[in-house]
Parts: sequence; C-alpha cells; structure tokens
Amino acid sequence: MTLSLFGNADDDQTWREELAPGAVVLRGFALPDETGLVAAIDAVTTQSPFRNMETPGGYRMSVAMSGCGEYAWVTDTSGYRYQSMDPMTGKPWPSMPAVFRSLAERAAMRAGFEGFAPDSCLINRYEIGARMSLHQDKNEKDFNAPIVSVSLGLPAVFLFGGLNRSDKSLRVQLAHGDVVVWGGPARLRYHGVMPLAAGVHPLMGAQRINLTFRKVA
Ligand code: MD6
Ligand code: FE
Repeated sequence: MTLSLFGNADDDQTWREELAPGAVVLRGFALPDETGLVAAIDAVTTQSPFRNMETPGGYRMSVAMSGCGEYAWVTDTSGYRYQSMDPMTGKPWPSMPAVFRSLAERAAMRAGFEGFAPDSCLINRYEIGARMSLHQDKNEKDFNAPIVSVSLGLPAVFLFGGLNRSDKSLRVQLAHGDVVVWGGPARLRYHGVMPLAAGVHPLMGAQRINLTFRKVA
C-alpha cells in the first residue's frame, strides 16, 4: 500500500458503483452533510410546501413535491413543465441552499462530470406506499448536463431501466446518504421507484426524501 491511498479520499473507489455507462452510485456521499441538508429541506419547504400534484391524466401523485432554484418541475391538468414560479404560493421558488449546491457540484465532479451548475432542485417526499412510475427526465433543455439524485431517509428500490419503456429494469437499493449521478449515455433511461416499504428512519422518520439536481435552462 502507498501513502496516497490514505492521503486523498478521491483515490478510494470502494463506494463508487457503476450502474451503466454514465450512471454511478456514490454510496454514503451525502452523509457528512445530513444535518445541513435536513435543515435546508425544512427551510425550503416552509416557504414552498410539499404538495401532491395532479398529472395531465387526472391522477394525484403519491409523491409530494417541492423545489428550489431558478426553476422547478410542476404538473397539472394542462401538462408537465418547469417554471420559475411556485403555482401554490404565486412566488418564485426558494433559492437553492448553499449546502444543496455544493453537494451536487462535488458529486457530479466525483462522477466525472466537470462544471455541473444546477439551476433546479426538485424535492420529492415519499411516505409509506408512495411510488414513482417509470419515466424519462426529458423536460430539460440540455441533455449534456447530468442529474444528481440524493436519497435521504428510508431505503427504496430504484428501478433503472433502458431507453425504451419496455426494457427490463435493474433494481437498485438506495439508502440514506446515497447519491446517484447520471448523464451521458444514461441520461434518457427510464427509471422509477417501487412503493416505499414501511419503516422509521432515525433522522427522517417514516419517509424518504429525494433531491434531484438538474440544469434546466
Ligand atoms: C427518486 N428520482 O429517486 C426519483 N430522475 O425519488 C428520479 O426520478 C430521478 O433519481 C432522474 C435522475 C435521477 C433520479
Ligand atoms: Fe426522474
């Protein structure tokens, strides 16, 4: 063994798992920031509360959402889109907390995406039984930028599919503090989240919160 193995955390590949070309899981990457992240989530969702939005098809989503940054994603009976105003408050989304931005930039860098500058963070709250059906993230303008996804609270089974909805999905367990970065050839893969199993997380309680950082405009 050489000293450099100890001298620089970036040399340690142990917790970096490649799911597919362009998609990597950084196990536990967000753990050092958990306290700051929770405080920032509380601050953002005090201004722009979690809400269960309606899909264009007329269904109420089981996942409750909020967001921050210059844009956040909304859905209603007229469709999906990003917008700079929170339709619930009539005000701009809260600005992106520094602890959010810093984590997203470092995770992207660690995964090999230099210079990621997110202008949007969606905050998804899963209570027990909530799920996200298979979808692609394709409302963003620039597919060159990756998406950085941070899991907090209860563990979930993430479905990681292919470029066609009918492609078989991988099932990936995501635990508190895990960060997924995906871009490049993985950017338009279908993905979803299985119904959240019952449990209580010591810091977060009976829920999972997912942050996804994007470059929207
Ligand atoms: C979730 N995540 O984990 C939902 N999208 O709650 C997503 O939909 C997602 O994790 C694009 C990239 C990464 C993601
Ligand atoms: Fe997504």
